[in-house]
Amino acid sequence: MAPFGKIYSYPGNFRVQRAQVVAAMNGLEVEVPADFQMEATKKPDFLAKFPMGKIPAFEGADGFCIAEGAAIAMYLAGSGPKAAQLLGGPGELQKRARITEWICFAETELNPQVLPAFVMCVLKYMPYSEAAYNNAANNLERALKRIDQAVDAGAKKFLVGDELTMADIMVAGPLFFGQGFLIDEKMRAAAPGAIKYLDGLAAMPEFQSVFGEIKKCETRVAAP
Ligand SMILES: N[C@@H](CCC(=O)N[C@@H](CS)C(=O)NCC(=O)O)C(=O)O
Repeated sequence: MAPFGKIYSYPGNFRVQRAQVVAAMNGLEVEVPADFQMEATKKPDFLAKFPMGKIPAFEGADGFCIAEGAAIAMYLAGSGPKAAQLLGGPGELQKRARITEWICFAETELNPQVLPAFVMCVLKYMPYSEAAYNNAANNLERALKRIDQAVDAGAKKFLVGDELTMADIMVAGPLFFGQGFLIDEKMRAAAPGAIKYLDGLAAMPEFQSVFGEIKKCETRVAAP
């Protein structure tokens, strides 16, 4: 298989793992260089390709460069034989719109709710704010209930139609990650259908090969 490109990131980044699930489904060889250092994001050669100086950042074997986790995953989704399954076919406007709705939901209703607790209480990069922590946790509970409803309390295996799409892959990333430190037993019990849906995804070979066993915390991470 000829290499399709590289994604620059630190290891274990759920934004990259989502892209790796998509790449594998489309038979694309995408390398994540193990020796990448975050300092590289501030160097002129990186900034020339990725002006925000952030990761994940994709560099194609053909020279095409693109940043933003969602854009990278969607580019990979459109670049192989599973494009219509993952994104909806060209004539399936409503399916495409529904998948886009869930991609936006993942990026705006899930990522920003999962990350504050991690940054403040696990990495301790940012000063702790009880208000910010509680606000994010409450919004995440609300978003989980929305997923619970969308999968008919666990009766449905996928968010859109009867097969795996980008909707599931984008939503699963932050929620697999968040279960390790924020989505605790209490939060899981309030949205059992959403958790059954996520457990079903986690058991699929497409996710297993990239995410492995999903860590689940009993109680959410405490203030530092
Ligand atoms: N909107 C971007 C956010 C990416 C992002 O915040 N990346 C962080 C690491 S998780 C980063 O590169 N931070 C370095 C910096 O802020 O300089 C995406 O979804 O890909």
